[in-house]
Amino acid sequence: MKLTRKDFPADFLWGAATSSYQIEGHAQGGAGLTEWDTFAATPGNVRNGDDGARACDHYNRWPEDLDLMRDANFDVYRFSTSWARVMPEGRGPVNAEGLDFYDRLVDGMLERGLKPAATLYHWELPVPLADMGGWRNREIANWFADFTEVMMGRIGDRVWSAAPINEPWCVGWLSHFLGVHAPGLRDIRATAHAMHHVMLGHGRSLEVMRGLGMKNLGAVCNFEYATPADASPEAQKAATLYDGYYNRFFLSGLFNRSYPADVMEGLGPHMPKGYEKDFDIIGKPVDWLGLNYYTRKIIAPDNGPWPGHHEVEGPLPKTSMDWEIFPDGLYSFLKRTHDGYTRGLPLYVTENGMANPDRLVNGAVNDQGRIDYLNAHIAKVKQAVDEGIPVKGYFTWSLMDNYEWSRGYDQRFGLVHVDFDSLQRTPKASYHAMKAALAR
Ligand code: IFM
Repeated sequence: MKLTRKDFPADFLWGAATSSYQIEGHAQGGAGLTEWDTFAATPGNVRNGDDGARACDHYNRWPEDLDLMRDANFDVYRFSTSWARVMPEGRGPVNAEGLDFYDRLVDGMLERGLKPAATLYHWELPVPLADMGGWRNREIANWFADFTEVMMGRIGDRVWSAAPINEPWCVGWLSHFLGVHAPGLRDIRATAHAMHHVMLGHGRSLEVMRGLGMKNLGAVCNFEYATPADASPEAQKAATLYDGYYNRFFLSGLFNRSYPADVMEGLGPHMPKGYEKDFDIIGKPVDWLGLNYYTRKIIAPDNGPWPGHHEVEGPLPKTSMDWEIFPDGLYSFLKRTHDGYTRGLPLYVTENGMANPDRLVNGAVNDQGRIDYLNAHIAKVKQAVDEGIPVKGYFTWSLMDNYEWSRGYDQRFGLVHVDFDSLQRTPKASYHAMKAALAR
């Protein structure tokens, strides 16, 4: 790696991230069905119809995976807890085996000197809740608060940090407007409701965790840079609106207690009645903000219904997800977020990384492309730190190859290669490079 631990302040934290459904093996341990199980079982939604039933079998192999974290000299492990594993019906009865699993996992991190950074929800919506409308139903904020109480009642005394929901844009827009993620809807009213209820759920969960006396609570949003397709005012307006519903909607809800006017031009008529009264809950102070960043999009206007634009292919080198590699976007979001919204609050890059066409050859994976990607993005983090922006840590997505949602097991994001037949883990060149860079 071009930069090492020594190039950053002594208290800067390094980590890697995963999520429960993507690695655990959800068919085990008494977990309930999630909406991803039924979404994947429906032809055309997920490549090969892949699901998370076995995934990386982290449910059994977690000691080996935590050893990999420790041996790479990471400080923090960002993991998530599955709602459906702990409360298979989403409400009511608790699966003791599920709670025990996360209890052991957190103790396993502490025994290895890793700080546990928990995310409560990374998309394992229990199907009984999906049947009741999922994120379209306002009641979900209270159901999620109850899950928070159960989950954090058990591990909240030992986690280093906690955030309620990973990437609200994915829960709201990607899943209800674009239909790419479960439940696969393409409906503006469903979107407006889900976008708001996910924010309300965040706020209610935060209230519960504060009530439990927990500290170091944050929010984790994903950000995508929007570049206009040409110099016309129409293209500029289109890119600004894309930025609005992708990035500003959530920042503004959390830190300004309102939603952006340009986004409300489209979503406003479809919002839940009286949504404005919820901002006191949504805007409860957080201790930090996590930014997940991967790419940018080129946006061109069209004459279709609101938002009246579409993506066009960009000229930059791409990852195997076909995502352009645009490190400047990461710096730009750190600066914009700090200057315009968080104003001094600690920031973390809670996800950054790339899918690469990795191949295991003679027991090794030479993923130089990933090393280059990480180098370029970590340099942008350093630029922000050097300018006094309070970025306090950086997490690679992901520790290991895993279930990449509608792309199934086809896309490899890990520092560690996983053979999805034998489940053998093999650290890639990027893992060895990070380990060397993070030596203490
Ligand atoms: O795999 C996902 C993760 O679940 C959320 N953030 C983006 C990653 C890569 O697509």
